[in-house]
Amino acid sequence: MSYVSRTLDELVKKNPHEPEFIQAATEVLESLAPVFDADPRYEEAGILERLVEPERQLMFRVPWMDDNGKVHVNRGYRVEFSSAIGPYKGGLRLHPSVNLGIIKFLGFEQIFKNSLTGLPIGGGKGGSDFDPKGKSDREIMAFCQSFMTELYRHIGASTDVPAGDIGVGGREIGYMFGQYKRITNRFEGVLTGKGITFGGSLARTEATGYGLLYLTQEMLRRNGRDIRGMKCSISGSGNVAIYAAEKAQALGAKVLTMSDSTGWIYDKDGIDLQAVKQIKEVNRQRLTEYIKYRPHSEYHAGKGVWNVPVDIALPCATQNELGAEDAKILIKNGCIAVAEGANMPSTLEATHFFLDGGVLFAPGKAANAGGVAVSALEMSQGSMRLSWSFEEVDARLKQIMVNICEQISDASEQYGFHNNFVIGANIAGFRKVADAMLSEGVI
Ligand code: NDP
Ligand code: 2IT
Repeated sequence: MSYVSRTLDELVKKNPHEPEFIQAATEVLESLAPVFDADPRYEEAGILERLVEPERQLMFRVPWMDDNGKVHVNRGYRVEFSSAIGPYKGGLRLHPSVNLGIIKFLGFEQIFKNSLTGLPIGGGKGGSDFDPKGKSDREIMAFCQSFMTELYRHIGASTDVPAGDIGVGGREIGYMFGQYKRITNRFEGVLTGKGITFGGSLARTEATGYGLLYLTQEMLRRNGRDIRGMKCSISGSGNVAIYAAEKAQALGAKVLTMSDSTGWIYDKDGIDLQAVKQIKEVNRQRLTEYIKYRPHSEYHAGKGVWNVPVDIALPCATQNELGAEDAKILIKNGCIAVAEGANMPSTLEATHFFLDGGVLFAPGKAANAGGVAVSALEMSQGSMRLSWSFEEVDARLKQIMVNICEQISDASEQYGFHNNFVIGANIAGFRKVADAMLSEGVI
């Protein structure tokens, strides 16, 4: 039995109730087989067994009181997965679906994503099963303060630096930062995605969505195509989706769809992003409101964005939102490129359909790395106690995404695969981490 198969078997035995973690690990490990065949040192040093076991997993109680004086208890998580190449770095997710397996899959992906950015950041992820929907500002603050009252003892500007993810944006990072500072009496870059008046970086809000489009544009360019004039479907209407749509439009593409967890909108003239920003960022409402701004548009309850014929599909909502049937329909309708703004939005089956169908497919760990890359730039600016202009951060982001595109393309070709960016991203992300682990000894 091969090294990869043995490690995967063991992983499934040890983590039977973590399907998302098993899915993420399967995709990465299967890609890495040619690397182990070519270099026995990785197996001799037990690199894989060590890589799939988080360095540290924290679970804790988060008690808070709602506006009616009722006490609630949520479960908090921080998985410090790998510090091989830098301090643990990765977001915090607040969503009722959060459990240890979800946080582990996200933390595992983060290791390779962070490596691909070329910046010195390790992999981690955290969050809670707290549901922010329908909560007042005061309830959100109470939760964030309670969450940080435990988390603060585990994190630090050179140890572990959390940021946003689903359900965590500028408001939540602000409350958490305030509580960290109050408890520790230290003003330091312990979180990224901070407001620009207290240590945040310009362009962090836009970074994941903009980065996704920079990578998509480069991937198309390298294959002789131009994004201008292309039709595009986007799922989600949160931070990643909104700024993906903004940059897609700026590059001359037409965005036809967006969605939230209850339904989706179709606007044949192109999504009105000002309306979506007003609904989602300002009013915190559902997408059902969109039709009031654009009466000719369509709202559909449930799922359906992948049925719309487009050239480019950008899943930007959540894991496993795009299945085999969706992939088949997209391919049948002539879709030529898929780039994942979300983490693991395509199922393993859907991914195989895209690769076999000749679709240019950029996996999340490469395509959405712009967010964490600008987080790392926020850390640099924080350490230097200065701030760069929007244009400077944006230019660095673009360069990082172009570099990622080159790395994943080169690694794919090096192992004899043409345009297989799944294999390319996994191998390129892995090599740097594994080589650091070889140098650092058995730890
Ligand atoms: P937000 O909370 O801002 O937005 C999430 C969006 O996805 C909302 O439209 C939400 O709808 C929808 N959504 C969430 N869960 C589900 C679900 N179970 N089913 C259907 N729709 C759902 O999060 P982000 O935009 O920050 O994150 C989106 C994705 O991008 C995630 O996979 C995240 O891990 C990934 N990502 C985020 C980065 C960042 O910098 N923020 C960086 C890299 C990746 P509703 O409002 O109805 O819940
Ligand atoms: O999935 C991700 O890369 C993020 N949610 C962003 C992490 C970060 O540290 O900025």
